[in-house]
Amino acid sequence: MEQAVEGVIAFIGAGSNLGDSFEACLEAVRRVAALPRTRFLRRASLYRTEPVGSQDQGWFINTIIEVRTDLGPRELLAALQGIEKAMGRGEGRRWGPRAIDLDILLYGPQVLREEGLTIPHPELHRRAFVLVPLTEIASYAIHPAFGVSIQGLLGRLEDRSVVELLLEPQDRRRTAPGKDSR
Ligand code: A4P
Ligand code: MG
Repeated sequence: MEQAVEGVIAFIGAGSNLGDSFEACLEAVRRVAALPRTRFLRRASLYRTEPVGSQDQGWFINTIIEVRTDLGPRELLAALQGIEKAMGRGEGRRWGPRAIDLDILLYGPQVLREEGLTIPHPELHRRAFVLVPLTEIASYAIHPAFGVSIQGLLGRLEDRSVVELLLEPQDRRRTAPGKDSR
């Protein structure tokens, strides 16, 4: 039976640039959708994205998942870290390669700046690989700390890194391991 979820609408960023990143993102979507006290609403398309931060690593596959959840922000973070661990995310270097990275981007209207948890995600407004897929599914959403819509943030964005929409499932072949990942 489908559980009744009151909760808050949260947006979760998923990114991978190790292994079969296309499949890892889809698997992360499935696992997030199966979290307790959480209902999956939708996800953005998959995007192939140029690495931001450390350039000496492969391109990423990124997407964003929208859920309605009764999990508190700390509970949601712990659940996402559990998924990262189960999917083989090791202790890589910061902003370095990873099999799956799950970040809480927005959690309803909440602004949180705590040890180990900042919401909205502190880099959200600076990153094309976040704002492009977020605009696809929630251009109207308001960044609660800035009072500006996602569409508005995209318009102000200085990040010129490449964010390329992938067609599914055709592009899965292009992004499979062993193929040219550029
Ligand atoms: N943390 C604080 N706030 C949050 C939040 N809102 N959501 C803390 C999730 N975690 C949050 O994260 C380190 C700590 O951040 C966690 O312990 C948590 O308590 P991590 O995921 O272990 O480490 P990380 O991902 O290496 O560092 P960080 O700072 O989270 O990096 P980002 O922001 O995740 O960036 N380029 C492209 N094209 N696509 C990408 O997906 N990703 C990154 C990683 C860099 N470049 C990229 C991409
Ligand atoms: Mg992270």
